[in-house]
Amino acid sequence: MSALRFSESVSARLEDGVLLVTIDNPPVNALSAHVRTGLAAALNHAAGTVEIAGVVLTGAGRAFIGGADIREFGKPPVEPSLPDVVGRIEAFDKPVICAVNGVALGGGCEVALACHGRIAVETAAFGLPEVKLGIVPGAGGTQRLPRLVGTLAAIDLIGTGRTVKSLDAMALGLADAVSAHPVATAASLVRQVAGQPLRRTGSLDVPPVDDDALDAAAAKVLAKSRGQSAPAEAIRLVRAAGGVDLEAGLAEERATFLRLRDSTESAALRHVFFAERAAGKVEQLEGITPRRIETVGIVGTGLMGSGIAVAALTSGHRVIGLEQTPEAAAAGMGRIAGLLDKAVQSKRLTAAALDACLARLETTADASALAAADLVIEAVFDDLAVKTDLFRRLNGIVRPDAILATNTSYLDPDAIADATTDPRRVLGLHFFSPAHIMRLVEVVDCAKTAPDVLVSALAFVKRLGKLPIVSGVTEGFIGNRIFSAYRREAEFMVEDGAEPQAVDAAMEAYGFPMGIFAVNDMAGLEIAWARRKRQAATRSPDERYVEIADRLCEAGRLGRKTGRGWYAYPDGVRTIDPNVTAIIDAARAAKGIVPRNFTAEEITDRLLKAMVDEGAALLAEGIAARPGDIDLVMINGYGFPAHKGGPMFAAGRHEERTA
Ligand code: 3H9
Repeated sequence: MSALRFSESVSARLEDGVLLVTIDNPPVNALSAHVRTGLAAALNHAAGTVEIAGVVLTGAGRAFIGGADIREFGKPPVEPSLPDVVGRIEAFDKPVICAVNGVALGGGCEVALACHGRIAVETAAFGLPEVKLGIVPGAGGTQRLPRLVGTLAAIDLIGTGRTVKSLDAMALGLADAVSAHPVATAASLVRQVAGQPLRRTGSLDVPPVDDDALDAAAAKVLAKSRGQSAPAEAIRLVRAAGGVDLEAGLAEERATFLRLRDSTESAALRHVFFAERAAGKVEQLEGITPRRIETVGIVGTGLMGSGIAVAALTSGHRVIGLEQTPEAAAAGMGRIAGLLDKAVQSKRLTAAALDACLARLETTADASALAAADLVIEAVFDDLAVKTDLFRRLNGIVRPDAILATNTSYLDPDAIADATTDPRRVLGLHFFSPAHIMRLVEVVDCAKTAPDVLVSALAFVKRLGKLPIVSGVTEGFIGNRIFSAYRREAEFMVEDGAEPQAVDAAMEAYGFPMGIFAVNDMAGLEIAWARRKRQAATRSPDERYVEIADRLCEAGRLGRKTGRGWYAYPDGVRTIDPNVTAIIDAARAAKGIVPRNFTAEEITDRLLKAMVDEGAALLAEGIAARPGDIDLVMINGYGFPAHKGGPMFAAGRHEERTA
C-alpha cells in the first residue's frame, strides 16, 4: 500500500486495516504546527475510512516525540492546539495505540497518555520535564498521569521532571507492554481491542491516597526546587486531579501553563536549554573531525585527578593514572576505586559497570606508561614551575599525536604550552571539583592550540557527559574572573558597611545555594590569598583594595577546614563571629569609613552588576564567545540559580523592565 501524507512531517500506511502513522520531524519529532495538523488530518482520515480499524502512532528516528516545539513558545498560536489534538485522540471512536520507539517527553508523553494503549521499546523513556523549563504540562499531563500511575508517583514525576525508562514506566502503569517490535505489537493490539469499549485514561478514577502521604511526597519535591514556582504549581494541579472532573482539571492546567509560559522563570530556563545546546559549538571548527580519544593519562591522582579519572572511566575510557612513587600510585588506585564504590552505593553505577571500570584502570609510577595515552591531563599542584617541568618531561614520553591538557585554574596555560616542543597540541581542561560530579568544564583555547585539538577536547568533554564551555586565555578564565569581580564587589560593600552575613543572605534569597563569604569559607581562603600576594607587586596604588580577607588569613582563619573564616563553625554550624566583626570594624576605621546601611536589593543589584560588567569585558576581549556561555559557567560552576537564567540573561531582563 502506498504511503499517505498528511503534512510535511506526518505520513502513514495502511496495513491489514491498521493505519500506521509516523511522525518525522527531525531532530526530536517535536510537536510543531505541521505535526499537529498532520495528526489531526490522520485522525480525520481514519475516522472517515471504514476499512481502518484503528491507528498506531510512532516516531521516525531515535525519538517518539520530544515534546512541544519549544521554539514556538512566544510566537502567535497556530491551530490546532496540542490539547485539542490530544483530546481528539482520547475521544477517538477507533483504538489509537502508540508504539513508543524512543523518548516520549512533555507533549509527547501527553500524546501517549491520551492513547488507548502504550507499547514501548525497552530503551524508550517517558517523562514530563516541563518544570525544568519553568512550566507545567499543558496538554493534560497533570490530569491524566495521576489517573494511570496514582497521585504520589505523578507528584514525583511531574514535580521533578525526571524521566523513567520503559520497564520502570511499565511497573508504574504508564506503559502497558515492552516490545522489541512496538509497531507490530501495537497493531495487533489495535485489532484485538477494535470494536470493544476503549480504555480512555481521562475516564479512569484517580486512585485514592491519604493526605499525609501526599504532603510528604510534595514536601520531598519542593525541598529541591527552592525559589522556582513551576514545581509547586505542578503539584497543585496533580493534587486537584483527584477532586475535580477532567474538564475542570484540564481548564485549570491550561490556564496555569499559559501563565507560566509567559513568566521570566520559563524564559530563563528556556534560555538555559538553548544555551546548553549551543555550548561547545564553534563555527570556525565545523566539519573538523575529532581525534579518537580512548586512553586518557592523568598525571596526579589526588582529589581532582581521581575525580577526572572516575568521569573518564564511567564514560568508557581507559585510564592510566601517573604518580611519583608506587605507594602514591596505590593510594591513587584506592581513591579512584573508593569513588567508584560510592557511585555503586548511590546507584549511579551498577556492580557490573564498576568491574568494567576497574578493568580499564591502571595506576603507576612509571611515566613511560603514558605512551599509550591519546590524551594526557595533568592535575598536579597548581604551580607554574611544577607544571612547565612536567610538560617538558612529557615531550619525550607521549606519542607525537597525543593531546596534552592542563587542569590549571589560574596559571597561564600558554606558558605551560610553550614548555613543550609542540604547543599546538596543548590546551586547558579546567574541571570543577568534585570532577566526577560537576558538569562544567572550561575548555581553554590557548594561543597555539590546533583546531582539531580543540574539537577533540570538546568531543571528549561531551562524551564524559559534561558541559564544555570554550574560554580564551585570561587569568581565572571565564568563571574565576567573574567570581573575582563578584568577590571584590562584595568586599567593597562589607568595607562600606554591609555585614558579610547580610551579603550572603541577600544572595541566598536571590537563589544562590550559598552566599559568597560562605562559599569562600568552604573553598578555603588561602588560594585567593596567595594570588593577591602574587599580584601585590603589580597592583596599582590607585586601585581600591580591601584588606579584610588578608587579616582573616593572617589570623589563621582559612575557612571551614580551619574551623573558622568569615564565620565561625561551632559544631559545624555557620555562626557570626565577633572576632570577624572586630576585624571588619578595624579595617573600616583604618580607612576612615563610616559604615552605612545596604538593603538586600542594593546588595544583589551591585553584585549582579559586577558579574555582568566582567562578563561584558570577557565578551569584548573575545575570551567568551556568547553571553549564554557565561550564564552556563555561572550556573554550573558557581551556584547561580538556573531559573534566573544566569547573570547576562538576568541583566537583559532587568534592562527590559526598567527601559
Ligand atoms: C512541552 O512539551 C509542553 C507541553 O506540555 C504542553 C504544550 C501545550 N523543541 O538535546 P539535544 C532540539 S515542553 C524544539 O542536543 P539529544 C535542540 O534544541 C517540552 N527543539 O539532543 C537541538 O537543536 P540544535 C518538553 C528541540 O539527543 C536538537 O533538538 N520537552 C526540542 O541529546 C537536539 O537536542 C522537553 O523538555 C523541543 N522540544 O536529546 C524535552 N527538544 O541541534 C527537551 C530538542 O539546533 N529535549 N530540541 O541545537 C530534550 O530533553 C532532549 O533534546 C532530547 C534529545 C532528550 C529530546
